[in-house]
Amino acid sequence: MERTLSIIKPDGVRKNVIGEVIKRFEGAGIHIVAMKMLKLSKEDAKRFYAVHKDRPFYDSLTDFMSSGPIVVMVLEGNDVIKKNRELMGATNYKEAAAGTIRRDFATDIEQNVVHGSDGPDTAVVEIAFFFNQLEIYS
Ligand code: IDP
Repeated sequence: MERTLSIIKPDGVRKNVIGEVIKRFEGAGIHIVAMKMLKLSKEDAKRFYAVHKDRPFYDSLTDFMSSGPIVVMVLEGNDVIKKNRELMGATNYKEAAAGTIRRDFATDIEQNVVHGSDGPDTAVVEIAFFFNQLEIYS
């Protein structure tokens, strides 16, 4: 059993597709074991995306991620890190496979609806960024 962090980004909340995204997770046999809605400050967003601090889009990305409420979730299931990445689709929605969340709902390479941890070590760090042990219901 594996866990990963999923975020419905501010554009996903604005596009009113929270339920649609969750439906895809549940339809794939993934369990949501923690969930909340919150708004990141610019500083929070910069800490969360610190790995991208030298990329040209860092300032714009952290402005976007702090521009409105997000929904953060811990997903649990077999091979859930990879499964979630498959459901999300490629970073650039134009390259994302048909039927993926980004292909269906993203309109921009930056405003691409969802975030998902990219590996087991990242998942541990990202889950701890948002949730404590008492907030996760396995
Ligand atoms: P991922 O979200 O598919 O794992 P990453 O390369 O980790 O992709 O990038 C993190 C986020 O930064 C992306 O989801 C997207 O919002 C944004 N991003 C990535 N590449 C670009 C770019 O070239 N221009 C603008 N934003 C980008």
